[in-house]
Amino acid sequence: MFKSTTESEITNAIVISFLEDMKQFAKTDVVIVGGGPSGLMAGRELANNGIKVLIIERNNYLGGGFWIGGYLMNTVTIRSPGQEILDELNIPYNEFYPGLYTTSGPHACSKLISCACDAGVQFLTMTSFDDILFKNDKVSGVVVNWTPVKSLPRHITCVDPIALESKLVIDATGHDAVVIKKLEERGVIDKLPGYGSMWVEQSENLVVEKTSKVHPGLIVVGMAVSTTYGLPRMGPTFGAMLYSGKKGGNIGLEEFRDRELTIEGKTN
Ligand code: 48F
Repeated sequence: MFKSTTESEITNAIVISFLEDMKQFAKTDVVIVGGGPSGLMAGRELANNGIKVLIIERNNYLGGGFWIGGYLMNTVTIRSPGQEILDELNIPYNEFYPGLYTTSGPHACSKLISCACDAGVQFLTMTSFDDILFKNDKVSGVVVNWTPVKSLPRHITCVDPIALESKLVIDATGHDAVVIKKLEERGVIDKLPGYGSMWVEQSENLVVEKTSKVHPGLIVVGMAVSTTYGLPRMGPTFGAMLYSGKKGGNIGLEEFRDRELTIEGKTN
């Protein structure tokens, strides 16, 4: 028999626990916008090193494009040396051609999400990035709203967003690069070139190479790198997403070391 309870106790458990989490989210070390493969990898890397990380994701589910390999087929491909990260995450795979590996999208994606959770990454789902906090020429957080707010009828107006402060923001929003576009809109950076046509061979190396800090307080990872630097789009292969996320996480860690940023820490 299940323990006896009332409906109100269940409601209290949801509301009070969520609000306690929300209080923690108001000020974090790193906010990552986008819970796809690059964002999850970056978050895992940072959280494994004691950094307080929040991933905001507009969908009700995490994983971005990592569930599907391409064309609605859920076999995912990874090129060498990406299998080393699959080993690290304990994801099984097959070698289809020498150096070209296949894995199950559901298995790979759920394991990556689980590894990010185990590392201590926190999540706000159904939450859409709306704007940046920008102070003293530095990105210092994000402005967010519930995702459904955008779908409200026009006569329901003024559902103001809220702000979440952080020492670093990572744009992991894929091709849309929505965080970096806010800097472009305000003339802080030059017009973004957007991503080029598909060329796997070039794209994977370049995306990892160009994963970087684009402005004080802002790092770009994953396919947002392609949009930011005008790189070829990648096509349905994922090794570079995992490596780019890992590299972005490490650039974040260096920021905490070099600038001696105080780490809020996961338990604050
Ligand atoms: O698109 P996505 O998987 O980006 P990624 O990590 O990986 C790209 C690959 O999936 C694939 C590819 C390479 O093989 O070309 O496309 O670079 O994940 C981006 C996540 O960001 C979320 C979106 O729902 C997805 O889960 N996202 C996008 N815009 C917003 C957002 C927003 N405004 N607010 C919150 N989340």
